[in-house]
Amino acid sequence: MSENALTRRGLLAGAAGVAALAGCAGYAGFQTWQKAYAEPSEDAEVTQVHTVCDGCDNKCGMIAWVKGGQLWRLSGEPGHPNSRGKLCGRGQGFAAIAYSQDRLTTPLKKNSAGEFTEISWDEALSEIGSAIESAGPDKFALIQSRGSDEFYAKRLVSALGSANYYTDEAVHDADLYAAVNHLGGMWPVPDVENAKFILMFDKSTNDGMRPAVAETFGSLKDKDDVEIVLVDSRWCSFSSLMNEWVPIRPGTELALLLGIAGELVRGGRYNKDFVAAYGSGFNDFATAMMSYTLAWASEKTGIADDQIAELAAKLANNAPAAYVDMPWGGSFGSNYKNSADTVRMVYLINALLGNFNQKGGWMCAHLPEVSPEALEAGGIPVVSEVSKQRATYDAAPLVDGDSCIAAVQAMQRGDLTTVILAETNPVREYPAASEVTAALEDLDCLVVCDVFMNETAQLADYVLPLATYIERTDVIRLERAKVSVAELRQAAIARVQGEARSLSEIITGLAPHCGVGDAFDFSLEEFNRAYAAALGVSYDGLVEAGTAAIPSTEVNYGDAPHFTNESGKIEFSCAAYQEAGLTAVPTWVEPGTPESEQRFRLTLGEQILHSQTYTIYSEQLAEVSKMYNVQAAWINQSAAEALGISEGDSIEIATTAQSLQVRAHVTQCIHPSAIWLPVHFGSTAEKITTLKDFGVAPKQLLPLTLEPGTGAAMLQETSVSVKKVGA
Ligand SMILES: Nc1nc2c(c(=O)[nH]1)N[C@H]1C(S)=C(S)[C@@H](COP(=O)(O)OP(=O)(O)OC[C@H]3O[C@@H](n4cnc5c(=O)[nH]c(N)nc54)[C@H](O)[C@@H]3O)O[C@H]1N2
Ligand SMILES: Nc1nc2c(c(=O)[nH]1)N[C@H]1C(S)=C(S)[C@@H](COP(=O)(O)OP(=O)(O)OC[C@H]3O[C@@H](n4cnc5c(=O)[nH]c(N)nc54)[C@H](O)[C@@H]3O)O[C@H]1N2
Ligand code: SF4
Ligand SMILES: [Mo]
Repeated sequence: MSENALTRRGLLAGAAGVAALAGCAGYAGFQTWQKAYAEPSEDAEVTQVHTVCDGCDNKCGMIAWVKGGQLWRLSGEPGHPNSRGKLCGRGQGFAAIAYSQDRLTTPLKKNSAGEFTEISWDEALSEIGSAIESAGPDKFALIQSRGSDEFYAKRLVSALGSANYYTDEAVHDADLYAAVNHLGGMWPVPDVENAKFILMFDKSTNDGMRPAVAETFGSLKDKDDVEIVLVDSRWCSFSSLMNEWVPIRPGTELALLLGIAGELVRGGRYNKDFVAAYGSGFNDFATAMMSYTLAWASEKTGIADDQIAELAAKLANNAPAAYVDMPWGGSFGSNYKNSADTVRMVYLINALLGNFNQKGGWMCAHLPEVSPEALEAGGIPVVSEVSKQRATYDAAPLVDGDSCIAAVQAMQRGDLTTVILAETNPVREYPAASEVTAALEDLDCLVVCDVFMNETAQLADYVLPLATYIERTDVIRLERAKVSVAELRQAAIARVQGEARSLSEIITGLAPHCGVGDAFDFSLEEFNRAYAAALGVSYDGLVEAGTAAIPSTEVNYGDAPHFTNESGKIEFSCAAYQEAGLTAVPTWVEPGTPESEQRFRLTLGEQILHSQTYTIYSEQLAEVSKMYNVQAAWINQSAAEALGISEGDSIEIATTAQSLQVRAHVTQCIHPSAIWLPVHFGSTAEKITTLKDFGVAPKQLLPLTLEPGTGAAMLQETSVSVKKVGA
C-alpha cells in the first residue's frame, strides 16, 4: 500500500478499537473506588473542595466532593479554562491513588546491605542536610518534574548558593522553550473556538487533551465553515475529532512546514504589514524559504505536493482566523534532531499569517510578573538566584543549561554528586535506563521524594514519602488563557496514610539542616497570601473557588502583540540559534536516524487512559488497560504482512544493542515506516502491585544523546528491526 492510500475514509473500519478506547472515558469502573473506600452513612455531610487535578500536566480545575471526610466524587471546575466543568476519565481514575495500598508511608534509608529501613523524619532530614552541606553548592542539584511547589524547590537551590535546578524540559518541551524565549517571548493560547482552519500536529493543543478543548473540537467538527486537519504518523483516538488526517513520515514535519512557508513566501501570501511591523530578519528568512519547493517537501514527507499546496492555501485564505498548532510531544518538544527548527517554523508560519491577537488565531496570553520585592512586601524575604552558570550550560545554551539529560552526563562525570529528585521517575522517563540507573547509583547521595516506590526510588539512599495531590495544599499556580487564572490546589481530605508530607513541608523541614533555615521562615499560607496579593487576587476567594481570573492579564482581539524576547520582535532570523551551533534562519535538518527499508522508526507516546508512568499506580486505570490491551505495539498492516505478523502475535523489537518482546497491534492507523509504543508500561518497580508484567518500557532502547543547542533527548531518533517471536 502506498503511503497516500492511507486516507481517513479507508481507516474508519480499522479504527474501531481506538474509538472504543476514546469512549471509555465514561466507563463506570472509574468510579469504583467510590464504593471501595467511601462508604460513609447516607446522611454524612458532603462538602466541596475546589482544587486542581494532577492526572496530567493539564492541571484542570476540579471539584472534590467529600462525604464524611472521604473522597466521594469528582467533577470539573466550571470556571477553569482547561476543564470548563469537565474532567477526563484519567483524572477520575487517578484520584484513587490516595488510598492505594502501594503508597510509601514513612521515610526510608538504604542500609549497607542495600535494604530500606524506616527512619524518622528528623533523622532523615538531618542526614540529608549534612550530605548537601558536604557536597557544596556546585555538586548539588535538585530535579523536579510535575512542578508542584516549584517556588520552594528553586528557592532551596538558590539559598544554598547553587545554580543547579532542573526540570524535565529536556524530555518534554525544551525545543518549545527555546523557540518561545528567543523568537517572541510569548506563549500563545490558540483561539480554538473562533478559528476557521486549524493545522494540528500530533494530538496536543498546547498540552495534550484538555477536556475543554476536546469538547470544543467536538462541536467544531460538523460546522461547514470550519476545518481541522491533523498531521500525525498515527491515527490516535483524538483523530476522530478532526475533519482530515494526514499521515506523515515521522521526523519530517519540518519539511512540511518549510514547504508551506515556501508556498506562502513565493506567492506573496503572507501578512506584509504584520511582518514589517513586528518581524526582524525577514529578508534572510524569505530568501531561504524560496528554495523549499512543493516537490521537495513532498518527497521528504510522503505527502502529495498538491495536498501541501492546499494546506498552505487554506492557511492563507482563512488568515488571520487560522493557525498552526504548537504541540508538546509527537514530533516536537524533544524528539528529533530537527525538533528545534520544527518548532521555530510553527512560530514563524503563524507570524506570516499575522494571526497574533486576532479572532481565531493565536492570542498572546501572558502571566503577571511577580517580583521578589512584591513578595517581600508580603513578608517573604528575597533570596537572589545565583548568577553563575549551571553545571550543564554548555550543553544547552538555548535553554540556559536546563537539560536534565545533560545533568545525567554531569553525574557520570562526577560533577554532580548529591541530588534530590522530586516527583519524577528518570529511570523510566529519560532514555537509556541502564545508563541513568548507573549514574544515579554512583551518586554520593540520592534522595527521592515520591508517593510510590517507583523504579528511581528503588535506587535512592533516602526515600521521602509525598502526600498525594488529594491530601495537600500547594503553592498557587498560574495558567495562561485569554484571561489568565491563578489556581490553588488544596487538601480535599486529611492525610490518609502514614507520615507523608508535601514538598513545601519537606523543604521547610530540610532547610535548617543545611544552613538555610532563614530562607524558609514563613508558612505556606503566609506565602500563598503574599503571592495572591502580588497577583492582585484574593487569597480567601481562591480558597473558596479554587480558580481566580487575573484581570490585568486580559488580552483582546486587535490588541497590539507584545513580544518580550530580547529584541521585542519576532525573530525570523535569530542570532542566538547561530551562536548555539544551529543556523540563524530555520533550515532543513535530516532526522538523525535515516530511514531504511528493513528498519522502523521507533515512535512513542501517551494514551488517553494514562499519563507517563504514574497512572499505572491506579488500580482502576490498570483494570481498564488490561481490558483493552493498550500495551500493544502498533505496526502497519502491510509491513506486518510482509513480516508474517498478525494481530496479537508476540513480536521482538530490537536495536543493534537490545530487544523487547511485546504484543502486536496490526493496523492501518500508523505510517508504514513507524512502529509505535506507549510509554507508560513495563514497570519494574518491585513494590508496585498494579500492572505487573504488562507491556514494555521502550525508553531502555534509546541512547543518551543531546539535541544541539537545546540539550533535548531526541527520544524518537532510534531505528529498530521487528520480527515475529520464533520466526
Ligand atoms: N520516550 C519518551 N520519554 C518521555 C516521554 C515520551 O513521550 N517518550 N514523555 C516525556 C514527557 S512529555 C514528560 S512530561 C516526562 C514526565 O516524566 P516524569 O514526570 O518523570 O513522569 P513520571 O515517570 O510519571 O513521574 C512522576 C512521578 O511523580 C510522582 N508523584 C508524586 N506526587 C504526585 C502527585 O501529586 N501527582 C502526580 N501526578 N505525580 C506525583 C509519581 O508517583 C511519579 O513517580 O517524561 C518524558 N519522557
Ligand atoms: N492522555 C494523556 N494526556 C496527556 C499526557 C499523558 O501522559 N497522557 N501528558 C501531558 C503531557 S506532560 C504532555 S507533554 C502532553 C503531550 O501530548 P502530545 O503532544 O499529544 O504528545 P505525545 O503523546 O508524545 O504525541 C502525540 C501524538 O504524536 C504522534 N506522533 C508520534 N511520533 C510522531 C511523529 O514523528 N510525527 C508526528 N506528526 N506525529 C507523531 C502520536 O501518534 C500521537 O498521536 O500531553 C499531556 N496530556
Ligand atoms: S486532562 Fe484529565 S488527567 Fe489531565 S488534568 Fe485534566 S482532568 Fe486531570
Ligand atoms: Mo510533558
